[in-house]
Amino acid sequence: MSDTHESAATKRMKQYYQDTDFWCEFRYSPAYGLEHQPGVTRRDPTSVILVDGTYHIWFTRSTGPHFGYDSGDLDKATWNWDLADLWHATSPDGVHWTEQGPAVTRGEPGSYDDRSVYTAEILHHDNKFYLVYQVVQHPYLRASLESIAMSSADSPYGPWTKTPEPILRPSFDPGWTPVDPDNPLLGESTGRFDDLRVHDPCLFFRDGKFWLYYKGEHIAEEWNLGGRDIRWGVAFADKPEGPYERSPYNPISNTGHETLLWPHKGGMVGLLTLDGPEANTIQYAPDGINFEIKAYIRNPPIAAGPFRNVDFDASPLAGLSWGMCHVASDDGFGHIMRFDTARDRVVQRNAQRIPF
Ligand code: AAL
Repeated sequence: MSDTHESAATKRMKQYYQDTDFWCEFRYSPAYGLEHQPGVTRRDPTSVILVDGTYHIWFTRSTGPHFGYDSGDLDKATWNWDLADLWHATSPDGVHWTEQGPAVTRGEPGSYDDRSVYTAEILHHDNKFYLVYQVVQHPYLRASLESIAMSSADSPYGPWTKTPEPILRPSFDPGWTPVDPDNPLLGESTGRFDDLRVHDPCLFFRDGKFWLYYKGEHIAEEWNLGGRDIRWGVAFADKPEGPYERSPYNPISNTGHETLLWPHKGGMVGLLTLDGPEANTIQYAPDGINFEIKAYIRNPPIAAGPFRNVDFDASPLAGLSWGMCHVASDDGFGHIMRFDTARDRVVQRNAQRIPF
C-alpha cells in the first residue's frame, strides 16, 4: 500500500471543499415592531411565508416575569414560553413587522392546551394553512408531558380550528414508575429519547405524506458531551392531522435543539444548533432520515424560521436565505430578530491548488 502522506486533516479538508455549497455565515438586524420590550416575551418564530405580497410569521408571546418550575405557586409562569399564546405578525418587506394579535390561544381549563400554546411552525399546503405547535396542560411541572398539536385555517388571518387532540404525544409509558416521584427527571430513564416531551414541530409534505420532524426530550436527562441530551425524530401521516407513525430510524439526530429543516433535491437539509456533539452543523439527508454533516458553521440563528417561498432546488442553502430568529435578553424577555445568510466569504477554491 502506497503512503501518499496525506494527513487525516487534509483528507477532511478536501471533503469540506466538496461541500462548500452548504457553508455559510449569518448577519443579524432588527425586526422593527418585534424588538426587545421589557415585560413582553416574543420568541420561537415560525418560518416566514409570503401570501399575496405580505410576509407572515407566528410566534410565542407571553407577558410578565417567569419563576422556574419550583416557585411554589403552580399559577406562576415557569419560563417565558409558559402562559403563552401564538401571535401573528405581518410585514411588507421582512424588516418592519406589525403584530396582528393572537392567532391560537390557550384552551379552556381542563383541555389539553389549557396552560400554554407555544413554539409553532407553519405549513402552507393546498390552499390551507397549518400551524403545528407545542402544548402543555396545567400544572406545568418539571416533568410535565408536552405534546404537539395543530390548528388549521383557510387564511393566514384565521379563524384557526384546533385538532380535538394533540397530533403527537411523548412516548411516555404510563406503566413507568419514577425512582424519585418528586423529581422524575432524575429517575430511571425508560430508554426512549422522546418519552417526556415532543417539541419544535416542523411539518412538510413529501412523497405523498406529511413528515413531522420534532425534537424529543427524555426522562432522566443528563448532560451529553457538554450540552443537553437532545435528539430529533420524525413521524409520518397520510393526513396533516394524523395519525402520525414514528420512523423506526428515530432518533435521526444526536444533536440540535429547535428543528430547522428545508427540502433540497429530494432530500432534506437541517441546521443543528446548541446541544450535542454535532452542534453548529448543517447536515443533509438524501432520504430525509439519514443525515450527514456537510458544514460546520458559527453563530447560527437560534429557533430560526427561514423564508419558505423559494426554489429549494436552486442551491443547498436556498431554504436558508433569510428569516427570523429569537434572541435571549438578560432581563428574561426575549425578542425576535432578522437573520440573513451570507456567503460572500466562501472561497470556491480549486483543491488542486491549495497549499496543503
Ligand atoms: C425552545 C424550544 C421549545 C422549548 C422551549 C420553548 O428553545 O425548544 O420551545 O419548550 O425552548
